[in-house]
Formats: sequence, structure tokens, C-alpha cells
Amino acid sequence: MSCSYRQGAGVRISWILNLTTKLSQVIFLVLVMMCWGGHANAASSQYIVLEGGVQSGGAISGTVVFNGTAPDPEVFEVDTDESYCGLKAYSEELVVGSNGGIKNVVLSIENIDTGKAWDFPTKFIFDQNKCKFNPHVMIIKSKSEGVVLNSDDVVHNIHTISRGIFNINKSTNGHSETRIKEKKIRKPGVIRVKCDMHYWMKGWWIVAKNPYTVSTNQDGEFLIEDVPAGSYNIKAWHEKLGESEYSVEVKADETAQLNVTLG
Ligand SMILES: [Cu+2]
Repeated sequence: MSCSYRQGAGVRISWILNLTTKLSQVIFLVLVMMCWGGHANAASSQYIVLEGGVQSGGAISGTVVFNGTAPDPEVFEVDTDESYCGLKAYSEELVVGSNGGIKNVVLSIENIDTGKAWDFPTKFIFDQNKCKFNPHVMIIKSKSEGVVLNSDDVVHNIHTISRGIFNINKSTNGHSETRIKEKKIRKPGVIRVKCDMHYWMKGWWIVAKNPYTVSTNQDGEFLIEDVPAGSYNIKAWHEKLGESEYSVEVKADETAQLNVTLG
């Protein structure tokens, strides 16, 4: 009896070992498939520049306007470096022109993988000037290098907040340059920028997925050029008014109109 008991236990152990091996094989296969899928997705989301440029490209132009009467810009009481920065600071969060056009709305084509060459500056410049960030909204390419200037007589701070794109928190002396090295800005997305010395100083870096990313001027106008003919989803992003998407059909050598109302 004791012998058959031992045999039964042996069979059970060997069955369990067999099952464990099979389970390990299944888990390994699932992991390989997940890694492969992730790699394929990463590769397919890369933007590719068309050799020889875009032939017979079209364009998308339009205006982004505020719905209704725009509120007056928020006014901040300056509580630090008043003798240099002044007693009041005006929010640049929502800037609406006399025609109702909204400044600093970022428009981008979401579903484009190939097209024109990047026409962004090779080196971006972000200036701390008169206790403001200039530009308030800056569009850049990932992996690009740049400089944060402090053009003022007072000490500022550059503090970026993002989800794994680029985070820095560094004070900048008056009349100094802080270099941002190539490859530090890891991937497309939104980076919020603030100065911890002066609470009203706020800005944004938009890291573009492709060169079809522009912002509106002070009249709310924008133009996206050299677009291959096709159907596109256009995303409009504004720091206060949020995100919205629109469909546009671009025909060869023609300019499609896209007028957007936000607010
Ligand atoms: Cu500051």
C-alpha cells in the first residue's frame, strides 16, 4: 500500500511539473507577443519624411474664434520683484482679439504618417522676458535642442511638468542661458511650464508628432501647408478650452477651410 501511495504521489508531482512547464511556455509566448505588438505600434507611429517632398500638396486654413463675448484677462497682483516686474501681471491663458479670434490654439493633423520635411527651427529659444515666458505656447520637435534664456535682471526658475516627456526644475540667474541638450525631450506630448519664483509665469511646450502642427496668431488664424491630398482628423488644443477634433478633406493644390468655434 505504501508503495502504491508513493507511486500515486510521483504521478501527481510529475503532472504538476508538466503543467507548470506548459504554463511557463504559454506565459512566455504571451509576453513575446505583447513585446512584439508594442514594438510594431511604436514603429508605425513614427513620422516618415517623403523623399522629394510632397507633390501637388494642398493646405488647410481657417480661424479659431471664441463663442460669445470673451472675458477680460485675469489680472494677477505681483508679490515678488515688484520693482522689476511691475505691480500687475496679465494672464495669457485666453487671448481673444477684437475680431473674436483666439491666439495660441494649436492645430495638428492627427492621422498622417508620411509627408513634408520638418520645417521647425533646429534650435528652439524660450525666453524669460519681463517676467513672462516668450513664447507663451511653443511648438517644438522631440529630441531637438534648445536654450532657455533669462533676459531679465531678476532670478527666475524653469519648472516643467509632463508625463515622462521632459522634466526640469532649475533656477536661472538674470541674463543667463540654460541649454537643453539634444534628445532630452523624449517624445511628443504636452509640457506645462512654470516659474516657482513668480506664480503668474506660465507657459506650454507642445512637442509635435509631425510637422503638420501650427498655432493660431493673434487674430486666431492658422495655415497648415504641403498636405498630401486625403481625409484628415484635425485636433485643436487650447490650454483653457481643451481639445476638440474635426474632419477635413484636402484636395491636391487646393486650400481646405476649417473654421472652429471654441468656448
Ligand atoms: Cu520668474
